[in-house]
Amino acid sequence: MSSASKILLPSMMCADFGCLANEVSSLEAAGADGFHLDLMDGTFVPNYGMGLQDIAWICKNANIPCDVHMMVENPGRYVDKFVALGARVIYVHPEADPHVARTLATIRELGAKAGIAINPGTSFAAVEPVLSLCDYVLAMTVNPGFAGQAWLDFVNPKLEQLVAASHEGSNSYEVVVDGNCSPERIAQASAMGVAGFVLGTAGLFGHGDYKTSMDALRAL
Ligand code: S6P
Ligand code: MG
Repeated sequence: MSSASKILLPSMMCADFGCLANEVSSLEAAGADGFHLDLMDGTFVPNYGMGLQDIAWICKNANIPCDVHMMVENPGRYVDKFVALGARVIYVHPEADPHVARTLATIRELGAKAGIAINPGTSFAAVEPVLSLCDYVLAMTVNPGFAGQAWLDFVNPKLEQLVAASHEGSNSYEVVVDGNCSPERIAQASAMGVAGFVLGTAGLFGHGDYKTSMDALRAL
């Protein structure tokens, strides 16, 4: 994987909501490939965010694609809302959905790209049967729910398994990592063949000029 092909996705729960329009335009000008929008229900994960109105506003005003990471119980009930807002990728957690194969098929039928987001403690074997239904796999390297956590090293072998299987047989998906994507971790995961990186506090927000940071990350 060449460094130029990295998919860099700012996580907008880390943005400054006091000047959201500026944040959106600055991140676009800095070369972001898309916006990562986190939805949390206070049940599947012990936190709330982002508001439906916030997600709708960003989807409406962004000039680059928006991906929605649904950290909610039974996400299949709501995927149509986010497709209607124009989301490019909808990620659902198999741990939260007893019928994840059906939900993934529904996302594709509605015209969006289907993704699964996998908790650190969920094994490759547990998701292998549904990988052929995915366009993207979001591997969590932290327990979902909060920014600013430490990368869990025990996930690394699973990243390698997911990359190895990404274009095997009927599989055709890209692997994206979410959680503590620091420059060091991006370099490490990129070398493994991970394609995409969700950028939060470890690699982008709070580190000065967005373009300088993103250029440096892309060049790793
Ligand atoms: C919460 C969410 C993530 C975070 C992102 C923060 O778990 O799914 O997308 O916003 O991981 O990144 P960082 O660099 O603060 O860990
Ligand atoms: Mg996320």
